[in-house]
Amino acid sequence: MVSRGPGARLAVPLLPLLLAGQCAVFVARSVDELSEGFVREAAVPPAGAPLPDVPVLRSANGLLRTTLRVQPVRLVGPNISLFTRSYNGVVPGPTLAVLPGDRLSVLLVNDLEDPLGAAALNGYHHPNHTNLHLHGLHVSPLPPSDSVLYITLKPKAAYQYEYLIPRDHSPGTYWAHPHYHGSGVLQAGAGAVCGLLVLDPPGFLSPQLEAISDRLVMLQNLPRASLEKAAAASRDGLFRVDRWQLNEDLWLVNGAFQPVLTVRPGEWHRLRLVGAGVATRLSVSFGACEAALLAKDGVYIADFPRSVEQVALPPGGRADVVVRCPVGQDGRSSEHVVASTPPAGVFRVKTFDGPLFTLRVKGTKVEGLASQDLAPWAPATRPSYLQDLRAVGSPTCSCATSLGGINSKWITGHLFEGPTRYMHRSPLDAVVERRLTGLDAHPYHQHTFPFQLMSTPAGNDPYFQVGDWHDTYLNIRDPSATVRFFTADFGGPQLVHCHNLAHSDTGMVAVEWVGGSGADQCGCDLLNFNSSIGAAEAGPQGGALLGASFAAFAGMLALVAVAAVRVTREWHQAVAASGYGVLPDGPAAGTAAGP
Ligand SMILES: *[C@@H]1O[C@H](CO)[C@@H](O)[C@H](O)[C@H]1NC(C)=O
Ligand SMILES: [Cu+2]
Repeated sequence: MVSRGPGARLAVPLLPLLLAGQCAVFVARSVDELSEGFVREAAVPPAGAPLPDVPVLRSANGLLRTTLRVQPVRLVGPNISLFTRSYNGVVPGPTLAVLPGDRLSVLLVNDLEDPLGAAALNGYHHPNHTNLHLHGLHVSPLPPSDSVLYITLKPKAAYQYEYLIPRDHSPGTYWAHPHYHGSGVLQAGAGAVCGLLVLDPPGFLSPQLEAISDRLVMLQNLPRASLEKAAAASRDGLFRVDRWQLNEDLWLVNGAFQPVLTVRPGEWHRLRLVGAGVATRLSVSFGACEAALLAKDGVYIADFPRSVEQVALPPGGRADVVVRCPVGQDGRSSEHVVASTPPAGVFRVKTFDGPLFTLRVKGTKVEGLASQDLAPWAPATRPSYLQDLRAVGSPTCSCATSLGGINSKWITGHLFEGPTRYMHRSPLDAVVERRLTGLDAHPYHQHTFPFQLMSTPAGNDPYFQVGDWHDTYLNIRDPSATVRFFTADFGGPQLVHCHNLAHSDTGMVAVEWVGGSGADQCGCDLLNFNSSIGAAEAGPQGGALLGASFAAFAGMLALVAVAAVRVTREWHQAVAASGYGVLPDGPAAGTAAGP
């Protein structure tokens, strides 16, 4: 280090020498920046700073092509300093925005390094393995799309993801995050997330909703103790807290600590809330502001504007809320704290207690549609995967799925047993029912297909109504729910899991199979037929199920192989073009079966 003290006493003739010395220091540092160990720094704005606008990458002419790099970052704020994982060195990562019918092309690059850390099936492990999940999107679960079971990027690997967003996809608020089984807490739970919007096509919303401006609000929770526990268990060499002058419950809002969103008097504002936490839920209230629910988990509700006092946001869940705040006594500015408040009573899941951000009302009054009382609106049509299933007399398949039990991380009595061990199976284009229990303790998340509530849950919370759709569901006041979904468009393995990332990393994951047609493709609790797999004595029902499952699975593996070969070639080109030199081991660059 060049010290300032002696430099100040140097005589003028020596100045050039000193400057040369400083130049040498800068050169050395910039070489260091290019080397492997360099970690970008991202500033966490202090309390009271404006709510950051997360940069948006928007599709053009039907295509969004972009790169996400899983990178170390050093988060530095007035009261914290820590090393963690991110997308592109920023927390949260850039927002991806597409329209229904678009193609989304994401080159995912894993910039993390060896060593691999601990190995385990249902413990924290491989903190530098990664992949990508588009949370809530109805897209193919097969490579090169939303396959979290068959795409794994080791350190220095890259993978070209291709997603075709269905033309009738529900516009709404989604998000994307890594989904490698075992590194969820240290990646998605510690910074590496990004917003994902399916934008409303022109003319889709009512003129009033079109006139209302909207903001993405990413609510990220970095629970220090859980992160340090996951880091120790996986022998992680990256996550490290240098300074932590806060309680355990750090919540970042678009990467800032208790920021301020300024709105104008009289104006309605659409907040797209994303619960990107690890395990803690939120009961979000909006002070003296009026709040109307518009959508949950990327699906517009049928009875907008539904007045809600609190938004029950589980980790993984989203809520689009339209708010209007009163002006102050002086007729001008006022402030309203958006906070999470635990409800009175004893519940099985922790709810954050504290402020999240502030709505500041300031400026000139807004007139016109964006300030008038809200007019009811619902989408004119719904896609096939979101047709109302309440009137269907009896579903094609119905299975019970329990969350928890003697082992609190069981799903129907099992921990995750690997990608080819199926819990239930169902045919394509069928109405499938699940009788869920344990929902007061575990946020239940389904990939590929959102599900519909068949009755209004106990607890009188207007946030939950019969007919509502969710992809992540937690209700502290009612442990059970009967839900239905329609297996439209996409067969293959379907993941269901607890979205408490600490639970899913340690085994609370199950795979279902969707394929074939007709009621004889239904099957429940297949994990209990362990001993009969492939055995001749398997009962006619079990044998047929498993035979069909293996046939379909072989078909899918062929697809995987084709995708891997094709992607490998593209990958080599992309990597060569980016000057990226280190090849991952194994022939299927970026792909590897299983966790
Ligand atoms: C993961 O990558 C980071 C740097 O990117 C490195 O510091 C760490 O040692 C690697 N391995 C583990 C197990 O954390
Ligand atoms: Cu759980």
